[in-house]
Amino acid sequence: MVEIKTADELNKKFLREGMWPTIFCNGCGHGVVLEYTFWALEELGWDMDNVIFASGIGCSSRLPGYINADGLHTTHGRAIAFATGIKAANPDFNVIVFTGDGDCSGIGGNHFIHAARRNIDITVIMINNFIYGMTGGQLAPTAPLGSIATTAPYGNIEHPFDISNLACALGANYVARWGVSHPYQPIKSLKEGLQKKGFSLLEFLAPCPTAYGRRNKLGDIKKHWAWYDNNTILKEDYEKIMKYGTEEEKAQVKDKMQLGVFQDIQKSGFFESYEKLVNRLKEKETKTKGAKK
Ligand SMILES: Cc1ncc(C[n+]2csc(CCOP(=O)(O)OP(=O)(O)O)c2C)c(N)n1
Ligand code: SF4
Repeated sequence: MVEIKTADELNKKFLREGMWPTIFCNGCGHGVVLEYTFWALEELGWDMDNVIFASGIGCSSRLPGYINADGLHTTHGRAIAFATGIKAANPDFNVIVFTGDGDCSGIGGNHFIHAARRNIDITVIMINNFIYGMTGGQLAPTAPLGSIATTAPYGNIEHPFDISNLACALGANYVARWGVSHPYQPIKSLKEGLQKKGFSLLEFLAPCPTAYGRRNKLGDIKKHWAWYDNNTILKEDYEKIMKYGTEEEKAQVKDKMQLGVFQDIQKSGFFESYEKLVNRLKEKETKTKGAKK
């Protein structure tokens, strides 16, 4: 049941007003991801007393601090490890991680890999701005080839991670990638990911005009935001063009970043399997005790 109609009403309900103003620069995409998350939570009608946020360090990792709900602002790269602990101790809680591409795929890469592999029942919202924003623009593992960073002044020579692809390969139950300029599909997808049992990844491609846009000469904020629209394509459209398009059409979309839902499966998760194992051992113990009497 949706009670809220306007963004103002939404913000009044979900934002922790005492934390304002935010640290975000003009044109930063992080606030949009936060608002999409609020709409998804509102539409789901979840009791916010049963929702806990966790984050690491970075501009994106500041988001839980602005939410009127319990949250843990932890150490760089470790949010998923903390979130796993929260979920293990409170299985009925919905645990949501906000993380950056540096936090999640750089220093926290191994936590990410193993949480996805174990299909830990949490939702990870990773905001990918291709850079370490908070510390002034060092190269992130997601930075496109050739892009400029303080630590790559002559252009990135490393191949970037495709984090959504990696999560699919690891067997995460729900994986999607979206941008920040069209709300309908991302909000719908956030609702799906949040409700999904097992590991969900929602990757958002979001502009960082200060550390990435300026350095990579993407123009003013308006042009930077338009760059994302011009360089992304819906997965379904990409597939159609690759199957039926002309060579020219294929060449036009070949290097675009795909958006959409990449995986939606029902693999059993770690906590479910662990509970089954404990019950199996308990039964065995009861039987053994019964046999001894
Ligand atoms: C152990 C440790 N190493 C390095 C840092 C410095 N540090 C703080 S934020 C950050 C990068 C964050 O980048 P990202 O996760 O992409 O988030 P963004 O700021 O771009 O949203 C780094 C390297 C730190 N705080 N702790
Ligand atoms: S540095 Fe980049 S990521 Fe950080 S608040 Fe500014 S625009 Fe956003």
